[in-house]
Amino acid sequence: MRRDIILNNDWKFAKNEQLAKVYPNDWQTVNLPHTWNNIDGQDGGNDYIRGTAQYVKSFNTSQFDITDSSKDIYLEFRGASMSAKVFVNDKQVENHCGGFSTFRCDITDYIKGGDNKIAVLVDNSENTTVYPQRADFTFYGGIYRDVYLVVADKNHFDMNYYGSNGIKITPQVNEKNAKVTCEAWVTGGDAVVFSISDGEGECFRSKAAVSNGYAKTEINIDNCHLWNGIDDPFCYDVDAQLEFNNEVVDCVNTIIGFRSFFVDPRKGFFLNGKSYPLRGVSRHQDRLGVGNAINLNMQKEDIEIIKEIGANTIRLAHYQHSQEFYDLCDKNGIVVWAEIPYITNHMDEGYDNTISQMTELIVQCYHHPSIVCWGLSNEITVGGKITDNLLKNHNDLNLLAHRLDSTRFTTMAHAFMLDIDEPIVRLADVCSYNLYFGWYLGELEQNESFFDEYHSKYPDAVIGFSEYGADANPELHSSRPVKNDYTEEYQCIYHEHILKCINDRPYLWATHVWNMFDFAADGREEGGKKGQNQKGLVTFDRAIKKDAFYLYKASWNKREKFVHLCGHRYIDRCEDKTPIKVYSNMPAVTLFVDDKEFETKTGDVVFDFEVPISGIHKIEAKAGMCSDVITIKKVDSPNKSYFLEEAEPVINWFDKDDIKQGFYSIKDTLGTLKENSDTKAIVDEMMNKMIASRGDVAKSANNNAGLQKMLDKIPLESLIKQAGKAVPEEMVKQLNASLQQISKKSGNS
Ligand code: GCB
Repeated sequence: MRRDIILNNDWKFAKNEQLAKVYPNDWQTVNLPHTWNNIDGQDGGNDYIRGTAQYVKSFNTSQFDITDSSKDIYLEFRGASMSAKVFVNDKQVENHCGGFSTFRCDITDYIKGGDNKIAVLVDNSENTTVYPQRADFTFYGGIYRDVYLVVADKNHFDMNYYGSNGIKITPQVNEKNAKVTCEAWVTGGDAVVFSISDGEGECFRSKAAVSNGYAKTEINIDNCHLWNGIDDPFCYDVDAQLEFNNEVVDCVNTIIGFRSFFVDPRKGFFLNGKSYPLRGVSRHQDRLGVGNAINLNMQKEDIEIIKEIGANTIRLAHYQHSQEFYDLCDKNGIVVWAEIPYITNHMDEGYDNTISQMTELIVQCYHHPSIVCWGLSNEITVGGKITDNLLKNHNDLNLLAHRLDSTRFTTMAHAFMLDIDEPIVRLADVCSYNLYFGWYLGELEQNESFFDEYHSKYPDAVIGFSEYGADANPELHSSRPVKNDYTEEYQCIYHEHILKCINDRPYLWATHVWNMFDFAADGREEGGKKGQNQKGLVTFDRAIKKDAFYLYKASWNKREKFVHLCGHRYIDRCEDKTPIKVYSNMPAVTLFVDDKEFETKTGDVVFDFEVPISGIHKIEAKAGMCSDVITIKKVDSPNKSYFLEEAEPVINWFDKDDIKQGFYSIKDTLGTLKENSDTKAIVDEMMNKMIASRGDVAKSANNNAGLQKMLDKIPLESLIKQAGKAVPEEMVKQLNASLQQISKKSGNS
């Protein structure tokens, strides 16, 4: 029988750039999981090292009792980022490209009795062949998941096919009846016995003869217990035993689930024949100080937080996550979007890598009932034009996914500036857009108009919302939050708006908040932090659930009644009457100020109050048996630690009343202003000045037809605010004055 020997301890480690300075016995001793970028990849600045490093493990065969030469020996890596060359006793046995999947190497012929040395050269340096190369997250280097030595009988399940376990179990579910096709690929052996058990005493078995290294059988299970999302994530255990001369020589197992699903372009996602709107979050795997070298307890903590918010789906972005995490999703009934890191920038030389990463993702994750789709790429048109190579790459990935798995659909996450009429938008079975209107660009309402336009133009095409979010640093606060101020309060306003947008559009097949957790993007330096993307609803260390977390919890979590007072960290306030926000999944909330009943409000999820303040106050919100308390304080001048030094003052050049009706103004959209030749001339002149001062970014925006179409829908005022100091206040006033001279009735002069 097979033995899996964990090989995580006592590796010698050195970065290659240090090797010349370090004698072999000076090498650092590390235990796996390990990454060398857990600090420099998370702190901004220029110290983040993408390069090569070596890991060396010495052992004696007697340590593991593997002196028996009748065995086959494999090394199994569950994740080495981003490429790894493996040497056994100085002979290269593997060159694996792709940092997120399992791979094995057959080392039977390289290992000898007595002392052995495994050396792994791990590489996360820049190149043009292995994805990801350009993206908004840190590409940690290291052997950051477990390593095993697998000692198997000469007769065993295949271990050489893209890290799979050699079996393929395909359930087809018709109402409550399942037909399960069981296949195995083997070396040696003469029969495979498949058993499917429900863990409650019922077990279904079938034996298949091996012919040419392949065995196949079918098991029918009537009236099966369905895997039914978060309400009832019931899984079955599958055991496959390889026999030789009636003796069991190898065994592998997996869990499976019986469910059916489909997506309707008008009604969204259906699970087991019933409407099941997918509403949830995305997750990056890394953590503060730890990087991607996370352990199982951390993964369990993540899933508990995701369960607490009440999400029923996770987009596991932007790469293959660990098998343990998909298992946790299976067992907790969370529907998963799985994807490969084909992201931002298509590389002509990266074709083979996309094919191998997709193959590994599908064969390694095939059995997870949680997974419903394979993501081909993310915002892949951002880096350049839609070339023939890019299209071929996507068509081939799409075909590959369907060939390897006929039970799931494919998807893509598009960038907002990809024109909805481009054919690539509908290349995968279902599509999704990442939109950040109301954060990076444009106004919140554009999210609604974008989807409404798409849905009315393409009513038979499925559309989803694969990313949306706003950064928030929990130290920053404001009673008058505005876009890009990084306050917790703006994050709340943003998400309240989007939640409503989503709730009003049941046709969106899935929606995923970007992101459940803050994560490292070493190139970033903004919002009062270096090296982090702060769009998480929870901080990078998982210690703080930001206020917006509770908005979703109130909307999605039906099991745990609660009330949450926003502003636990927002104490000092200048205004005489301060806004107090409460999130709750109960129908009525009563606010108490200094233990005196202040006001009761009925409503749904969001309860807004305004409270006069004069000193230090205890504010308490009560709903049913639940309560929450904050302390706030009236102060004379703003607490400077609540806003960014470099923050732009809140810009409000004109009130509505200052604008002469019936005449053009900066409140009109760029598109409207371009329709009249006089206003177009004025706007063009301003745009040219902006391009001159903003350089490449503005130029590329100007050359991008999709982006132009998008910009045309944005009020000029909002675009100017986006440009920041590039357009001085005097210029804005002049511009508006010129536009206000031109009557909307004047026609196209
Ligand atoms: C995106 C990307 C994601 C980024 C996110 C952001 O569209 O897909 O990787 O992290 O935007 O926060 O800018």
